[in-house]
Amino acid sequence: MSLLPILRFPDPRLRKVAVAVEEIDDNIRRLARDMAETMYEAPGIGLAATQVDVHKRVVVIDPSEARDQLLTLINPEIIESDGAQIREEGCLSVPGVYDRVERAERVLVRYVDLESRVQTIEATGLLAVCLQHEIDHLQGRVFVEHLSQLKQVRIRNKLAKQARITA
Ligand code: K2U
Ligand code: ZN
Repeated sequence: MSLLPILRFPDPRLRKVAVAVEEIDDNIRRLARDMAETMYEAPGIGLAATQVDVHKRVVVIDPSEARDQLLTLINPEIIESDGAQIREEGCLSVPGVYDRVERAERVLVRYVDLESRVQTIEATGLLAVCLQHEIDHLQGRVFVEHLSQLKQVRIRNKLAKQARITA
């Protein structure tokens, strides 16, 4: 297994739209395994393939306290959403930035599992937020894009300053 480097905002590769997985083969299984290892090590509760510069529709999620409920979603799509919730979000691609984002309270997501079975999952609360956050990544969207333009400029300036300091 391997740890994968995570792209940092505002890297333009984070804006690429991921393509559907046609066949769940050993390459996809290895990618999912490496993504899970990378997510647990970060640590995070989700990771999209876009964030590791692989532009395929693959997401891993584990919001459990015990970190033992890994969910791998291939070609996930939101087929129902309703309600509203506002939660503070972070992102492994935008380190040190946290802000409140409004999202649907409930989502119904259809996806394919690693055994090529079509599945659906209904989620509310944090899991619903995580699913929406990760599926956003597959569409080339980072959570800061839900914030005001002023906040986005301040975030870009903050991250650019950090990059100069650490260069
Ligand atoms: O996509 C990512 O960068 C992973 C996020 C997913 C996430 C963001 C906001 C809300 C839920 C999930 C990371 O896991 S950010 C770290 C984190 C950890 C616990 C709770 C919230 C955020
Ligand atoms: Zn993220």
